[in-house]
Amino acid sequence: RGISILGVPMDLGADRRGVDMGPSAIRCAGLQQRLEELGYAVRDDGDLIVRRAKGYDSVPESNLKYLYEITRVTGELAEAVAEMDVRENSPLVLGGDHSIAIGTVSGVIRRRSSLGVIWYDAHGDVNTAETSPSGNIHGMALAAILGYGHPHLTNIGGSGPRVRPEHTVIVGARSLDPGEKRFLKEKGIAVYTMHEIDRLGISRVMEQAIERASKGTDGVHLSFDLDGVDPDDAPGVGTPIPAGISLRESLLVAELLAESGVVTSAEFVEVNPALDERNKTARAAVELIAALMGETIL
Ligand code: DIR
Ligand code: MN
Ligand code: MN
Ligand code: MN
Repeated sequence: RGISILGVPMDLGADRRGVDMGPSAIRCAGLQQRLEELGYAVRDDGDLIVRRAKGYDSVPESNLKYLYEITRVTGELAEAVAEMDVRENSPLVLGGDHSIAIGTVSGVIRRRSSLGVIWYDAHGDVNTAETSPSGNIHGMALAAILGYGHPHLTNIGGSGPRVRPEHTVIVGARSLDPGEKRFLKEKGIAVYTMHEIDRLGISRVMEQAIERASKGTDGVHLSFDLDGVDPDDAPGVGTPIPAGISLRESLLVAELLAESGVVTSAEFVEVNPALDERNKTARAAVELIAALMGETIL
């Protein structure tokens, strides 16, 4: 099976400049060559076009910043990802801010009856316009995938929830807004916060996460927010939260996922080169992607 890479230089969902350069930074860190060395046929489809004209479609009273352009781009992304599936290529999407996950997942579910999602993130991304403290749509992406939020976002490329709560797992959470805590408890979503990771160890956490996301589904999507990694190892992100998962543990996450063979699509988001140190975060992303695709040390 081949890999199709698609970049989405989106920064509107985070309302902060620089994360639009993420796809370029990850390519710069040598992604394609690394995957080819693993024996994959890699096809780089380039980047989608994002009109990053700040303010032109903001509806101030809605608490949904840049709703219309984000809706348009995620819709296009869903089509592109669905097309990769037809070509039998595993989709690998490079962000951009995390709002793009709505498009990736909506494309991936097109040809599946049921999808599990592993959401690796310091945040929950389960706000809606009603609960969001920022109005930033990247903090609402997982809610939209689960079917909650503005109809523009919940109906990208189809209608209805994309993923069921019992097939959704969050790993690495350490910054949840009050409304998100309520939502996660109410829906019964498995959340492995830093507390569980420290108590159980990342290896047992991933065993349970993989079990939950893959049982009764015909594929698992990995949505990897680089801010889930500790800021010491991944400083180039818009909202760094201390005391996170080390790069070393994160590589084990990727390796355990590779071993399990359940992952059918992935995205790596929120790399912001303007805030980074010599492309360290993009280089971490490439290490993680290589491990996810089966690279081993020996
Ligand atoms: C916060 C931050 N929960 C919000 N979210 C971030 O704006 O909804 N997600 N940074 O990655
Ligand atoms: Mn996120
Ligand atoms: Mn995050
Ligand atoms: Mn490695």
